[in-house]
Amino acid sequence: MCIVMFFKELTSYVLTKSICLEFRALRWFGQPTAATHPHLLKEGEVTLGISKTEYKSRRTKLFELAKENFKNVSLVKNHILILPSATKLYMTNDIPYQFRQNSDFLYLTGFQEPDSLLVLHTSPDDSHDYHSVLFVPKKDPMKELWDGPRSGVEGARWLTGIEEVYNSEELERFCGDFCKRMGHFALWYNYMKPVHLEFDASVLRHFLKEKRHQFLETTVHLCQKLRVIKSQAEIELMSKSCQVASNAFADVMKFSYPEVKESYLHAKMDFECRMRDAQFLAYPPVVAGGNRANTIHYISNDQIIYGGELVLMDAGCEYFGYTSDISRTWPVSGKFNAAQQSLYEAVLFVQESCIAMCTTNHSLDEIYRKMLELIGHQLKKLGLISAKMKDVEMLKVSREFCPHHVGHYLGMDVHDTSEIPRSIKLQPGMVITIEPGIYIPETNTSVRTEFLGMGIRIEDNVLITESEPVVLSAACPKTPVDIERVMQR
Ligand SMILES: [Mn+2]
Repeated sequence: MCIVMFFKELTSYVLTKSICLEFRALRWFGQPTAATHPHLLKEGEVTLGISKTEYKSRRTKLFELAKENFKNVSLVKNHILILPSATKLYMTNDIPYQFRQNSDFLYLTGFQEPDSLLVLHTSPDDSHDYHSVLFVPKKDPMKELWDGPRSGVEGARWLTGIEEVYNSEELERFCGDFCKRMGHFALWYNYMKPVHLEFDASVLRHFLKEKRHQFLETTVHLCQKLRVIKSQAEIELMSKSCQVASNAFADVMKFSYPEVKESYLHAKMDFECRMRDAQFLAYPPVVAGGNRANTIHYISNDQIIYGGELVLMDAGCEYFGYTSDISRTWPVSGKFNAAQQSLYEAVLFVQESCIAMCTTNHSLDEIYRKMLELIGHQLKKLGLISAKMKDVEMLKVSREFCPHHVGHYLGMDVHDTSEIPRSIKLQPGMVITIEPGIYIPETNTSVRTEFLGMGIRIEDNVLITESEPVVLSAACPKTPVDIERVMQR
């Protein structure tokens, strides 16, 4: 190597090194990266466990799906898909809520800053190909002084692997240019329920009025169709999220004692999930002692749970974008009484029978119908309803004892992909909840008094495979024996 080349190489090495160091020193990004958070992310990952390649393949699939779903192929060849990020929300003047990225936007980019936007459009040179364009908040030292670093155009390009990145302010110009350049096109945008109100009002409404778009479609179904089937990387994150919440549940059980406050169990759950690297609880947890378990969405969590009472906790965490959603019911004193145990075992029998049905032969709606039937038989067995009751009447009564569905799809959102009907057969890669319950409020005058004021729900998170269902929340104590064992101190 000649001496000039050697010095060139050396300078370039030193430069690269110093840029890397600068990245670290300046905390250059608006989210964790392999460079700034090596304890969290590996090289090549945009978010934990998910690579640039996977994000790119999601965008490609979405674009292909849009074309496949488009009926007027003969009239229009060009497509543009617009997917905004979430914006920051404030609880009061200057005080933000914890920011949570829009799930569709996150699914397609991995980019975690607010006020961003993804565009996918047909390539001007090749109508079979497509371009990704990302808009991100521009670097702004004054704003960053208060809110922390932004990735900016350069940072976002490096982070996501999307080549074409602009400041969000350039969205309007881009839309104008696009109209001039592309002729007629189909526009895909969630215009019914805009994700980002400001982009919607300032730019996208005008774009919608633009005469050149001939067809307006929504992106919601397309994204959900992809999101409902989890990739291998997503299955690993879902497992981890369920594991974290399951182990945290066991710790909350161990921690319970007569006269514990519901708020303490709530705090303990939050603490144990965060101690296992979850970012936050996936939803306000239900921590309901005694009769309060009969309020399905009880979240006040401000009462005392007395010895001899059951507590129903419905809680889960969000682990790097993926949620868990588990329910357990246990005696706060650590020991079931006879009535509690018999009702608990009835729900457990129903729940395990429903889990066994989590195969590609059934839909969630079919499992729900089976659940009502099974609950009815258990109610008869317990003497809660007449053994002679006819089936039609029994199913109606079952719906009174369990007013909710057997489960829902689970993923980046807790009630994930809610546009996907529960009537379709389960498919490998889906994750669902199975959560039957029996609720007997104090006001119920038709049953024996020892059951009054009990509400029991048992909920697990289940991965659908080609063969047997996999219970991702299996580490969470469930049988009376297991529960009583973990609670022995
Ligand atoms: Mn649930």
